[in-house]
Amino acid sequence: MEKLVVIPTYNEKENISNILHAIFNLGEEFHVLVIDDASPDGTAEIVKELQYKFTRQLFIEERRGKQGLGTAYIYGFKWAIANGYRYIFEMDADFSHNPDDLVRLYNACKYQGADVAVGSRYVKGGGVVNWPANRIALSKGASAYTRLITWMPVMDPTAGFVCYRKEVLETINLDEIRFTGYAFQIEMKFAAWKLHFSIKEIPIIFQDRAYGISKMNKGIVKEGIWGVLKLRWHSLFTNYRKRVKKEDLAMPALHKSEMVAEGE
Ligand SMILES: Nc1nc2c(ncn2[C@@H]2O[C@H](COP(=O)(O)OP(=O)(O)OP(=O)(O)O)[C@@H](O)[C@H]2O)c(=O)[nH]1
Ligand SMILES: [Mg+2]
Repeated sequence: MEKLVVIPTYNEKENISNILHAIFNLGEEFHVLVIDDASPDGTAEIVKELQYKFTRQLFIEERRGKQGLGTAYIYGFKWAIANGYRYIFEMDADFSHNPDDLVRLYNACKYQGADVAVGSRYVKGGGVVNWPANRIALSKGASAYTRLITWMPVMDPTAGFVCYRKEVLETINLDEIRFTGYAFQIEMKFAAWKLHFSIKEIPIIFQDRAYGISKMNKGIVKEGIWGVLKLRWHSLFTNYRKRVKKEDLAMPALHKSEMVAEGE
C-alpha cells in the first residue's frame, strides 16, 4: 500500500474515465479513491463500471450529497490512513492537474526529503494555461493575501495538487480542519507548516478544465478571505499548533517510556 490518489468528484462524467485511465497508465502502481457526492450526472456509476477493469487499484466512496471538497478530502485521508497507504495525493478530476506530475510529487516526498510536496503554479518553471484573466488574478491575489497575513513561505497556498507523507496526515487532527474550499487547501499547508513538516513546491503547469463545469463560487472566495484571517488569529492568540495536532492516544507518554525501559 504505497500510493493513493484521492479524487473528489461532483458531476465529472466527461472527465472521470479519462483521468482514471491516464493515472493507471502511468506505469507506476498508483491506487485511486474517488469520493463522489451523489453526482446527479452519474459519475459514480462510471467509476463502479471501471472497477471491473481495475479491480485492485480503484475504490469509490459515495456520500449522500454535495458536501464540499474539504470534507471529501478529510474523508479520503482517513480512509487512506485506515488502509495503510504511505503517500497520499490530492488531485482534481478535471485535468487541471497533469497526471504525469504525480510521479514528480511522489519523488519529492520519497527521495528528496519533503513531507508535503505541492504542485505549484507560482514558482520558477510553473504556470497556468488557458485560465481567464480574472481567475488568474483571483488565484494570485489569494496567494499574495495568504502570504501577507500568515507569513507562510508557500508561493501557491491554494494549490490542490499535493502529495503528503502519511505521517503528516496522522499528525494533523483532521477533525479540526473544517474549511471546505480554497481555505481548506490553505489550512492543510498552514497546519503542516506549523507542525514543522517540510513543504516543497514542485513547479507544475496548470490547465483550465476543457470539459464539465467549475464548482467555484463566491462562498468559496468569502470562506478563503475570512478563513485566512481566522487562521492567523488562532495562531497568534490561541495555541493553534496544539489544537491542530492529534493527541497520541494510541501510545501515551507513560507507555512509551515503559517500552524504552523494557528494551534496555
Ligand atoms: N466530492 C466532491 N467533489 C467536489 C465538490 N466540489 C468540487 N469537487 C471536485 O473537486 C475538484 C475541483 O473542483 P473544480 O470545480 O474543478 O474547482 P476548481 O478547480 O477550484 O475550479 P475551476 O478551476 O474553475 O475548475 C473536481 O474534481 C470537482 O469535481 C464537492 O462538493 N464534493
Ligand atoms: Mg478545476
